[in-house]
Amino acid sequence: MALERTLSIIKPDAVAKNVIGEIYSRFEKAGLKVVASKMKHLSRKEAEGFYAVHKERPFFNALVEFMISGPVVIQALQGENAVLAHRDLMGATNPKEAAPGTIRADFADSIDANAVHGSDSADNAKIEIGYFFAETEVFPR
Ligand code: IDP
Repeated sequence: MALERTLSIIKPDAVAKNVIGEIYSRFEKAGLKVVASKMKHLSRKEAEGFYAVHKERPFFNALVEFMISGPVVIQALQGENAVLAHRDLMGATNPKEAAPGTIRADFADSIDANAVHGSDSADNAKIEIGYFFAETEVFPR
């Protein structure tokens, strides 16, 4: 078991559905601690930079438009195997394939508007946390 951090984003659709607290509660019940948190309306440049790895994909423009369609809530989560633990809570990228009881099964409408983002590896988590948070904004405990 490794103590890890992961970067999590509650996307505009889930913020609009007023389920921020419900999602935070799932993190806490799973043993993940919120060690950094902010609400933000991303600029186009920030969203494009964050998803730069997908810039050649056909869904890139739609993804960026969606991510800037409203405010998001961004958090760093810390816990044992946090990357995988958080991805288990999120469920599959396509909510139609997400296991019952996962965040995407419960709150996402489509693969485009799929409620949450989570880092896919500990290395990417470090990069993604650094993208949104200064070291002084992260509070390990
Ligand atoms: P993840 O968010 O489950 O890690 P990724 O493959 O990293 O999934 O894709 C990033 C985001 O891009 C997804 O959460 C989803 O919103 C969007 N996306 C991925 N694949 C598709 C697709 O085939 N069509 C439309 N949007 C997609």
